[in-house]
Amino acid sequence: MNCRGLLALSTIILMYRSVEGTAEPRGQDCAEVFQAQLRRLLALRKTCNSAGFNDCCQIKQLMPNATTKVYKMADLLSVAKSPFRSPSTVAARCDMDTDSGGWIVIQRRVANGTVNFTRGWCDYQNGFGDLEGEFWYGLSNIHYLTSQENVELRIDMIMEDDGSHLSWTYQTFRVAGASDNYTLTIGGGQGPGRDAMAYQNQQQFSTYDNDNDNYEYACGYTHQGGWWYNACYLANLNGPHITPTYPGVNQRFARLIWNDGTYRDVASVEMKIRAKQCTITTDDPSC
Ligand SMILES: *[C@@H]1O[C@H](CO)[C@@H](O)[C@H](O)[C@H]1NC(C)=O
Ligand SMILES: *[C@@H]1O[C@H](CO)[C@@H](O)[C@H](O)[C@H]1NC(C)=O
Ligand SMILES: *[C@@H]1O[C@H](CO)[C@@H](O)[C@H](O)[C@H]1NC(C)=O
Ligand SMILES: *[C@@H]1O[C@H](CO)[C@@H](O)[C@H](O)[C@H]1NC(C)=O
Ligand SMILES: [Ca+2]
Repeated sequence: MNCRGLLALSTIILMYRSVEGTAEPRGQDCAEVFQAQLRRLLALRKTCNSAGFNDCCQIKQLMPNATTKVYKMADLLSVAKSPFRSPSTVAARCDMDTDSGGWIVIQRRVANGTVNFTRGWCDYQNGFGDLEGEFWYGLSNIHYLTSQENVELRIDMIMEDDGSHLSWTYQTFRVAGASDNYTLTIGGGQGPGRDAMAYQNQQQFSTYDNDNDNYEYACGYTHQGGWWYNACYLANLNGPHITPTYPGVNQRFARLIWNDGTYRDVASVEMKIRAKQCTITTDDPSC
Protein backbone atom coordinates (compact mmCIF):
# COMPACT_ATOMS: atom_id res chain seq x y z
CA MET A 1 0.00 0.00 0.00
CA ASN A 2 1.39 3.43 -0.79
CA CYS A 3 1.58 6.19 1.77
CA ARG A 4 -1.42 8.06 0.46
CA GLY A 5 -3.59 4.94 0.89
CA LEU A 6 -2.06 4.10 4.24
CA LEU A 7 -2.62 7.55 5.63
CA ALA A 8 -6.20 7.63 4.41
CA LEU A 9 -6.82 4.21 5.99
CA SER A 10 -5.23 5.12 9.31
CA THR A 11 -7.27 8.31 9.42
CA ILE A 12 -10.48 6.31 8.89
CA ILE A 13 -9.44 3.83 11.56
CA LEU A 14 -8.63 6.58 14.02
CA MET A 15 -12.07 8.07 13.41
CA TYR A 16 -13.61 4.64 13.86
CA ARG A 17 -11.70 4.18 17.10
CA SER A 18 -13.05 7.41 18.51
CA VAL A 19 -16.60 6.36 17.57
CA GLU A 20 -16.01 2.89 18.95
CA GLY A 21 -14.75 4.31 22.22
CA THR A 22 -18.22 5.61 22.95
CA ALA A 23 -20.05 2.44 21.88
CA GLU A 24 -20.69 -0.89 23.65
CA PRO A 25 -17.63 -3.16 24.06
CA ARG A 26 -17.39 -5.58 21.12
CA GLY A 27 -15.66 -8.43 22.92
CA GLN A 28 -12.12 -8.79 24.16
CA ASP A 29 -10.54 -10.71 21.21
CA CYS A 30 -11.79 -8.35 18.62
CA ALA A 31 -10.62 -5.33 20.56
CA GLU A 32 -7.13 -6.80 21.03
CA VAL A 33 -6.72 -7.61 17.37
CA PHE A 34 -7.97 -4.19 16.52
CA GLN A 35 -5.54 -2.51 18.91
CA ALA A 36 -2.61 -4.55 17.54
CA GLN A 37 -3.45 -3.62 13.97
CA LEU A 38 -3.87 -0.03 14.95
CA ARG A 39 -0.41 0.03 16.56
CA ARG A 40 1.08 -1.43 13.38
CA LEU A 41 -0.64 1.19 11.24
CA LEU A 42 0.48 4.02 13.49
CA ALA A 43 4.08 2.76 13.30
CA LEU A 44 3.83 2.68 9.50
CA ARG A 45 2.27 6.11 9.52
CA LYS A 46 5.25 7.41 11.48
CA THR A 47 7.59 6.01 8.81
CA CYS A 48 5.51 7.71 6.17
CA ASN A 49 5.89 11.02 7.94
CA SER A 50 9.66 10.95 7.50
CA ALA A 51 10.06 10.09 3.82
CA GLY A 52 6.94 8.53 2.38
CA PHE A 53 5.23 11.56 0.97
CA ASN A 54 5.43 12.30 -2.69
CA ASP A 55 3.95 15.75 -2.72
CA CYS A 56 4.19 19.02 -0.76
CA CYS A 57 0.39 19.23 -0.69
CA GLN A 58 0.12 15.86 1.06
CA ILE A 59 2.56 16.98 3.74
CA LYS A 60 0.60 20.17 4.34
CA GLN A 61 -2.70 18.29 4.45
CA LEU A 62 -1.41 15.91 7.12
CA MET A 63 0.70 18.37 9.05
CA PRO A 64 -1.07 21.73 8.98
CA ASN A 65 1.81 23.32 10.88
CA ALA A 66 4.44 22.18 8.33
CA THR A 67 6.81 25.03 7.54
CA THR A 68 8.47 26.21 4.32
CA LYS A 69 11.67 24.19 3.87
CA VAL A 70 13.31 21.33 2.03
CA TYR A 71 11.58 17.96 2.59
CA LYS A 72 12.70 14.42 1.81
CA MET A 73 10.12 12.44 -0.13
CA ALA A 74 9.56 9.29 -2.09
CA ASP A 75 8.77 9.04 -5.79
CA LEU A 76 8.54 12.67 -6.76
CA LEU A 77 10.98 12.84 -9.65
CA SER A 78 11.16 11.09 -12.99
CA VAL A 79 14.91 10.91 -13.56
CA ALA A 80 17.57 8.98 -11.69
CA LYS A 81 20.30 11.49 -12.44
CA SER A 82 18.55 14.47 -10.94
CA PRO A 83 20.88 16.18 -8.45
CA PHE A 84 17.92 16.27 -6.05
CA ARG A 85 17.54 12.48 -5.97
CA SER A 86 19.51 10.26 -3.64
CA PRO A 87 19.01 6.48 -3.87
CA SER A 88 15.79 6.14 -1.89
CA THR A 89 14.55 9.69 -1.38
CA VAL A 90 14.00 12.87 -3.31
CA ALA A 91 14.47 16.36 -1.94
CA ALA A 92 12.01 19.11 -2.75
CA ARG A 93 11.51 22.61 -1.50
CA CYS A 94 7.93 23.12 -0.28
CA ASP A 95 6.37 26.55 0.15
CA MET A 96 3.98 25.95 3.05
CA ASP A 97 3.05 29.59 3.66
CA THR A 98 1.88 31.21 0.43
CA ASP A 99 -1.89 30.92 -0.16
CA SER A 100 -2.32 27.99 2.31
CA GLY A 101 0.92 26.29 1.19
CA GLY A 102 1.41 22.88 -0.44
CA TRP A 103 3.53 24.24 -3.33
CA ILE A 104 6.50 22.46 -4.92
CA VAL A 105 9.06 25.13 -5.80
CA ILE A 106 10.49 24.46 -9.30
CA GLN A 107 12.69 27.53 -9.66
CA ARG A 108 14.22 29.94 -7.17
CA ARG A 109 16.45 33.01 -7.39
CA VAL A 110 17.52 34.87 -4.29
CA ALA A 111 18.67 38.49 -4.09
CA ASN A 112 22.30 38.78 -5.26
CA GLY A 113 22.41 35.00 -5.76
CA THR A 114 25.63 33.48 -7.07
CA VAL A 115 24.51 30.27 -8.83
CA ASN A 116 25.41 30.51 -12.53
CA PHE A 117 22.22 30.06 -14.61
CA THR A 118 24.08 30.31 -17.93
CA ARG A 119 24.00 26.54 -18.43
CA GLY A 120 23.71 24.08 -21.24
CA TRP A 121 20.81 21.86 -22.25
CA CYS A 122 21.72 18.90 -20.04
CA ASP A 123 21.84 20.97 -16.87
CA TYR A 124 18.45 22.51 -17.65
CA GLN A 125 17.10 19.04 -18.39
CA ASN A 126 18.31 17.45 -15.14
CA GLY A 127 18.21 20.44 -12.82
CA PHE A 128 20.95 22.26 -10.90
CA GLY A 129 21.65 24.47 -7.91
CA ASP A 130 20.87 24.31 -4.22
CA LEU A 131 17.36 23.86 -2.79
CA GLU A 132 18.31 26.14 0.13
CA GLY A 133 19.33 28.90 -2.29
CA GLU A 134 19.03 29.21 -6.05
CA PHE A 135 18.00 26.27 -8.23
CA TRP A 136 16.24 24.99 -11.33
CA TYR A 137 14.32 21.77 -10.65
CA GLY A 138 14.90 20.29 -14.11
CA LEU A 139 12.80 20.11 -17.29
CA SER A 140 12.37 16.33 -17.07
CA ASN A 141 11.05 16.69 -13.55
CA ILE A 142 8.83 19.65 -14.37
CA HIS A 143 7.46 17.75 -17.37
CA TYR A 144 6.76 14.74 -15.15
CA LEU A 145 5.11 16.79 -12.40
CA THR A 146 2.89 18.72 -14.84
CA SER A 147 1.81 15.62 -16.76
CA GLN A 148 0.72 13.58 -13.71
CA GLU A 149 -1.98 16.04 -12.64
CA ASN A 150 -3.35 19.41 -13.66
CA VAL A 151 -1.38 21.98 -11.75
CA GLU A 152 -1.50 25.70 -11.24
CA LEU A 153 1.66 27.79 -11.41
CA ARG A 154 2.44 30.69 -9.15
CA ILE A 155 5.28 33.17 -9.70
CA ASP A 156 6.28 35.33 -6.74
CA MET A 157 8.77 38.12 -7.39
CA ILE A 158 10.39 40.97 -5.51
CA MET A 159 11.25 43.80 -7.87
CA GLU A 160 14.65 45.44 -7.89
CA ASP A 161 13.43 49.02 -8.47
CA ASP A 162 11.09 49.50 -5.50
CA GLY A 163 11.29 46.26 -3.51
CA SER A 164 7.61 45.58 -4.13
CA HIS A 165 6.08 42.09 -4.43
CA LEU A 166 4.64 41.07 -7.76
CA SER A 167 2.73 37.79 -8.15
CA TRP A 168 1.10 36.00 -11.06
CA THR A 169 -0.94 32.80 -10.96
CA TYR A 170 -1.69 30.58 -13.97
CA GLN A 171 -4.51 28.07 -14.09
CA THR A 172 -2.84 26.19 -16.95
CA PHE A 173 0.80 25.17 -16.80
CA ARG A 174 2.25 22.22 -18.69
CA VAL A 175 5.71 21.42 -19.96
CA ALA A 176 5.85 18.87 -22.80
CA GLY A 177 8.42 16.08 -22.98
CA ALA A 178 11.95 15.98 -24.38
CA SER A 179 10.77 15.02 -27.89
CA ASP A 180 8.93 18.36 -28.07
CA ASN A 181 11.88 20.25 -26.54
CA TYR A 182 9.79 20.85 -23.40
CA THR A 183 7.27 23.16 -25.08
CA LEU A 184 5.50 25.44 -22.60
CA THR A 185 1.72 25.64 -22.37
CA ILE A 186 0.67 28.44 -20.06
CA GLY A 187 -2.64 30.26 -19.66
CA GLY A 188 -5.30 31.59 -17.36
CA GLY A 189 -2.89 34.15 -15.96
CA GLN A 190 -3.94 36.56 -13.24
CA GLY A 191 -1.77 39.37 -11.96
CA PRO A 192 -0.97 43.05 -12.25
CA GLY A 193 -0.15 44.72 -15.57
CA ARG A 194 0.94 42.83 -18.65
CA ASP A 195 1.16 39.03 -18.61
CA ALA A 196 4.82 38.54 -19.49
CA MET A 197 4.53 34.74 -19.75
CA ALA A 198 1.91 34.93 -22.52
CA TYR A 199 4.70 35.84 -24.95
CA GLN A 200 6.59 32.65 -24.02
CA ASN A 201 3.49 30.43 -24.45
CA GLN A 202 3.86 27.50 -26.90
CA GLN A 203 7.61 28.05 -27.21
CA GLN A 204 10.16 25.26 -27.04
CA PHE A 205 12.89 25.50 -24.42
CA SER A 206 16.26 26.92 -25.54
CA THR A 207 19.72 27.18 -24.04
CA TYR A 208 22.93 28.71 -25.42
CA ASP A 209 23.82 25.31 -26.87
CA ASN A 210 20.34 24.34 -28.11
CA ASP A 211 18.59 27.07 -30.10
CA ASN A 212 14.87 26.37 -30.63
CA ASP A 213 13.72 30.00 -30.54
CA ASN A 214 12.28 32.40 -33.14
CA TYR A 215 15.23 34.80 -33.19
CA GLU A 216 17.98 34.84 -35.82
CA TYR A 217 20.64 34.35 -33.13
CA ALA A 218 20.42 32.14 -30.05
CA CYS A 219 18.47 33.87 -27.28
CA GLY A 220 20.04 31.48 -24.79
CA TYR A 221 23.41 33.00 -25.73
CA THR A 222 22.49 36.68 -26.09
CA HIS A 223 20.30 36.60 -22.97
CA GLN A 224 22.37 34.12 -20.94
CA GLY A 225 19.65 31.88 -19.59
CA GLY A 226 17.64 28.77 -20.38
CA TRP A 227 14.02 29.61 -21.13
CA TRP A 228 11.03 29.17 -23.40
CA TYR A 229 12.46 31.91 -25.61
CA ASN A 230 10.37 33.34 -28.41
CA ALA A 231 12.24 36.27 -30.08
CA CYS A 232 13.23 36.54 -27.24
CA TYR A 233 11.26 37.39 -24.09
CA LEU A 234 9.06 39.50 -21.89
CA ALA A 235 10.15 37.36 -18.94
CA ASN A 236 13.69 36.02 -18.46
CA LEU A 237 13.54 34.52 -14.98
CA ASN A 238 16.66 32.39 -15.49
CA GLY A 239 18.72 35.37 -16.67
CA PRO A 240 21.67 36.79 -14.72
CA HIS A 241 21.13 39.05 -11.72
CA ILE A 242 22.05 42.61 -12.50
CA THR A 243 25.05 42.66 -10.17
CA PRO A 244 28.81 42.83 -10.56
CA THR A 245 28.78 39.04 -10.02
CA TYR A 246 28.43 38.64 -13.78
CA PRO A 247 31.32 40.50 -15.36
CA GLY A 248 31.51 40.38 -19.13
CA VAL A 249 27.82 39.72 -19.62
CA ASN A 250 26.05 42.27 -21.82
CA GLN A 251 23.60 43.40 -19.19
CA ARG A 252 21.58 45.48 -21.59
CA PHE A 253 19.82 42.24 -22.60
CA ALA A 254 21.10 39.53 -20.33
CA ARG A 255 19.37 40.01 -17.02
CA LEU A 256 16.70 38.66 -14.76
CA ILE A 257 13.66 40.52 -16.03
CA TRP A 258 9.86 40.66 -15.89
CA ASN A 259 7.96 42.99 -18.20
CA ASP A 260 4.66 44.14 -16.63
CA GLY A 261 4.40 47.01 -19.12
CA THR A 262 8.03 48.01 -18.91
CA TYR A 263 11.14 45.86 -18.49
CA ARG A 264 11.81 45.60 -14.75
CA ASP A 265 14.75 43.92 -13.04
CA VAL A 266 13.76 41.20 -10.60
CA ALA A 267 15.69 40.88 -7.34
CA SER A 268 14.30 37.48 -6.32
CA VAL A 269 11.74 35.05 -7.69
CA GLU A 270 10.13 31.68 -7.03
CA MET A 271 8.13 29.59 -9.50
CA LYS A 272 5.96 27.00 -7.75
CA ILE A 273 3.31 24.47 -8.72
CA ARG A 274 0.42 22.77 -6.91
CA ALA A 275 -2.10 20.19 -8.04
CA LYS A 276 -5.47 21.78 -8.67
CA GLN A 277 -7.11 19.00 -6.62
CA CYS A 278 -5.02 20.00 -3.64
CA THR A 279 -7.34 21.16 -0.90
CA ILE A 280 -5.86 22.40 2.33
CA THR A 281 -8.10 23.32 5.22
CA THR A 282 -6.67 26.22 7.10
CA ASP A 283 -8.95 25.72 10.12
CA ASP A 284 -7.18 24.63 13.26
CA PRO A 285 -8.19 20.95 13.48
CA SER A 286 -8.27 21.06 17.29
CA CYS A 287 -10.99 23.73 17.45
C1 LIG B 1 3.24 20.27 14.56
O1 LIG B 1 2.19 19.63 15.27
C2 LIG B 1 2.53 18.36 15.80
C3 LIG B 1 1.28 17.79 16.44
O2 LIG B 1 0.20 17.85 15.56
C4 LIG B 1 3.66 18.50 16.79
O3 LIG B 1 4.04 17.22 17.23
C5 LIG B 1 4.83 19.16 16.11
O4 LIG B 1 5.86 19.41 17.06
C6 LIG B 1 4.43 20.49 15.50
N1 LIG B 1 5.55 21.02 14.77
C7 LIG B 1 5.86 22.30 14.81
C8 LIG B 1 7.01 22.71 13.94
O5 LIG B 1 5.24 23.12 15.46
C1 LIG C 1 22.61 43.24 -3.36
O1 LIG C 1 23.81 43.86 -3.71
C2 LIG C 1 23.72 45.29 -3.83
C3 LIG C 1 25.03 45.87 -4.30
O2 LIG C 1 25.94 44.90 -4.67
C4 LIG C 1 23.34 45.86 -2.48
O3 LIG C 1 23.16 47.26 -2.59
C5 LIG C 1 22.04 45.23 -2.01
O4 LIG C 1 21.72 45.65 -0.71
C6 LIG C 1 22.11 43.71 -2.01
N1 LIG C 1 20.81 43.18 -1.72
C7 LIG C 1 20.60 42.25 -0.78
C8 LIG C 1 19.19 41.83 -0.57
O5 LIG C 1 21.51 41.76 -0.15
C1 LIG D 1 14.06 19.97 -30.86
O1 LIG D 1 15.31 20.60 -30.96
C2 LIG D 1 16.21 19.98 -31.85
C3 LIG D 1 17.51 20.72 -31.74
O2 LIG D 1 17.33 22.11 -32.01
C4 LIG D 1 15.62 19.96 -33.27
O3 LIG D 1 16.50 19.28 -34.15
C5 LIG D 1 14.26 19.27 -33.24
O4 LIG D 1 13.65 19.35 -34.51
C6 LIG D 1 13.35 19.92 -32.21
N1 LIG D 1 12.12 19.15 -32.07
C7 LIG D 1 10.93 19.62 -32.47
C8 LIG D 1 9.75 18.71 -32.20
O5 LIG D 1 10.77 20.71 -32.99
C1 LIG E 1 28.61 30.84 -16.24
O1 LIG E 1 28.83 29.68 -17.01
C2 LIG E 1 29.10 29.96 -18.39
C3 LIG E 1 29.11 28.64 -19.14
O2 LIG E 1 29.99 27.74 -18.57
C4 LIG E 1 30.40 30.73 -18.50
O3 LIG E 1 30.64 31.04 -19.85
C5 LIG E 1 30.29 32.02 -17.70
O4 LIG E 1 31.52 32.69 -17.68
C6 LIG E 1 29.85 31.72 -16.26
N1 LIG E 1 29.57 32.97 -15.60
C7 LIG E 1 30.11 33.31 -14.44
C8 LIG E 1 29.74 34.62 -13.89
O5 LIG E 1 30.89 32.57 -13.85
CA1 LIG F 1 17.46 31.35 -32.93
